[in-house]
Amino acid sequence: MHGSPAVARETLVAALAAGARLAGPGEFTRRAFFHGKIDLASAEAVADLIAAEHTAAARAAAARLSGGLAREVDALHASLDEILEELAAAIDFPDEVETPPAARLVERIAGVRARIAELAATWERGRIVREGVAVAIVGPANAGKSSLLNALLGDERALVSELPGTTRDTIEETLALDGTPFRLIDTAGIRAHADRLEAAGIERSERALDQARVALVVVDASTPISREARDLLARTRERERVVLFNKSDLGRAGYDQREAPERGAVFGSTGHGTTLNEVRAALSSLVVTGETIDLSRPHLGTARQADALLEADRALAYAQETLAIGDPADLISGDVLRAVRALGELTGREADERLLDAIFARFCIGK
Ligand SMILES: Nc1nc2c(ncn2[C@@H]2O[C@H](COP(=O)(O)OP(=O)(O)OP(=O)(O)O)[C@@H](O)[C@H]2O)c(=O)[nH]1
Ligand SMILES: [Mg+2]
Repeated sequence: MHGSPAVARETLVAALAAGARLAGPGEFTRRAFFHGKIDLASAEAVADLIAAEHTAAARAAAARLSGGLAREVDALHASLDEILEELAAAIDFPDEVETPPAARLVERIAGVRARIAELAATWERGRIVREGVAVAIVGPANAGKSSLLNALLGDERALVSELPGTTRDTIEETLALDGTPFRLIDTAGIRAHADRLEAAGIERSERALDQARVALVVVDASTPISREARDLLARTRERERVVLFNKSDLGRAGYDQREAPERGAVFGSTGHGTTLNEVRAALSSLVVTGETIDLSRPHLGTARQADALLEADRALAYAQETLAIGDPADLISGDVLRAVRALGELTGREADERLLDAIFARFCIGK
């Protein structure tokens, strides 16, 4: 890196001002392309960058960025700007400024990519905060699934009755446990000999079970384990799950029959506060703290932000490949610009058009 990027930029822009006046911005790119100095992807990247519509969208996007994230992305932006300026200076003043060695460029780009990867990881972890952890409450008919949902919510949300087959359609409610939202999905009880409507409900239960991250299996502890309960317990063993042997107030025949994998199951009643606490604790222990995100740290908030970062990362990966196969270092300018532009969509920072013109003017005039 040379002394002061700001000075280099000024010098560069001043030195090229005369040349830049000869043609409009897109002109240089086009010429450079026709002269075979840059590839089509680079030419397109610059053309896109110069397109004016982009800036309004970028500014609007910037307004939605949290301060911490904006600073983080700005830092990445600045690193890439420095790389561009070094490349431009080397092209302009080949006698005074050496072309940055490929190894150093690769290393610096890798540094930027590592920070992008860290930010991208916050998007994955943030999914839990944004979308909640889906929990399918499943079990044989009449086991007490809807009673459990109501008790956890502290609300008579779902119909409860002594008749099996009460719940026909899935019901979903959100419950926050230790700051993590859980989406509790009450489902139709599973049993053979269901009527048509109930069978349709059971199909939905199966789908909810397939799609949910966590299975909350409720079975009747008071009577011998039914075939439905046995099947469901066996099917959910490899998954993240919480098992409640319910209706402990009525007996424990079923609980005593449980197999080894169900040894850690909760044994209790939907009417008991201690049982509810055990179920809550079991649910929240499934979501280890490392998986959730610290909202006070910079993190990505929207899919669009994640896309923009990915786009920047792809461009930089391409630049690294170019360097890896030993092509001239200045060929990566287009890719680095594409990355700068993608980051610009996050922060609303505009690329310095004069600098861009200068760089691309050099591709056709300076060399
Ligand atoms: N004694 C006792 N009864 C319970 C307990 N939990 C639920 N029940 C009763 O069991 C019956 C069935 O409860 P529901 O919550 O409707 O059961 P469900 O699993 O949702 O049943 P379906 O929707 O038909 O699959 C109701 O009469 C509840 O009052 C419990 O811990 N002890
Ligand atoms: Mg029910």
